[in-house]
Amino acid sequence: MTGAGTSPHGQTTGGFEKTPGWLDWYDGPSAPTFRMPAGAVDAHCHVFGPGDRFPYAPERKYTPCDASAEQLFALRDRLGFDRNVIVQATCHGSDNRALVDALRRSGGRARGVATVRRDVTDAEIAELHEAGVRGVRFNFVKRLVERLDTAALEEIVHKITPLGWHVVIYFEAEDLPELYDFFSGIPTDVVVDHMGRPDVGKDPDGPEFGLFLRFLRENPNVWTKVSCPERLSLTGPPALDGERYAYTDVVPFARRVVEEFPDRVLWGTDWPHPNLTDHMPDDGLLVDHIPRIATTVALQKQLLVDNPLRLYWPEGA
Ligand code: 0GY
Repeated sequence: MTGAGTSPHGQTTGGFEKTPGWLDWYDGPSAPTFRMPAGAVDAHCHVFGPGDRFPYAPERKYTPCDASAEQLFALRDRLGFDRNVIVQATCHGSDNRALVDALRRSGGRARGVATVRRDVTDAEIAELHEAGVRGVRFNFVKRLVERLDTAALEEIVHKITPLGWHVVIYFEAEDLPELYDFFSGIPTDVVVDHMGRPDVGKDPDGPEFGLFLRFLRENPNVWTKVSCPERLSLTGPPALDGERYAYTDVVPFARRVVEEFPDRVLWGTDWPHPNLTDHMPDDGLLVDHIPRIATTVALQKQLLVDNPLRLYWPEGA
């Protein structure tokens, strides 16, 4: 199940050295047993480098192993997805060249979420749009980035609004109280990565996750990715009695969100899974998590097809 360190592709090129202890993405994912609906979108994944073509950003907090567009598209086909949404990761800072290259090589089967600086020009935004970018990401996770200046974010939001882009935010549950009002004021659609990273050791009916659910209820423009069980789980990956059933402690959280907000949820693999420290997931097993959290064919189609197409391919599939 785990492939840490075994991938022949687990390299970092361009003279970069991986962060000590880095776990490489797993090169031999099992075939999922879940029958993916036609047209399914992996709505959260990344490309890393390769470092010799697309150098990692000087300000990065980690150096990953390379994970190229070709390798991502091979995984897409292996798992049964039709499309990808590729999200700029912090190790590339605001240098979106690897992302844009992947989008251009996807044949229209990938959209992107970029990271831009406050001085980004309208021409640069137009070029990103032409390549397939449809959103910007603001990362508030302290171990990944320096603190963001909210005035800068407001300027960026102002610049991207005319193109109909949305904002992706990544934060941890303990930071939501402080950021709640700022997030609630973002006028575009907003997508929250990984359910705002709940502590799944706590009660899904408790105040912490309750605040996140309230955030979704009070702000109809807010969506969330019910992704990353492997990142959130405390019980971890072992399959129970040989069943392909892992990350059980995350299920009540994700299922709750899918059932209350079925038209505002997205799902993604998070390949190549940066910064995991205890295991590297089998992406096939991750896909088999989907029917545990979206328990009907109708919910699965909303989660994997209808919702991501509405947000990323509104002009029609
Ligand atoms: C994720 C999660 C992480 C990393 C990043 O941009 C990034 O570097 O998002 C993380 O370390 O939790 O979604 O990829």
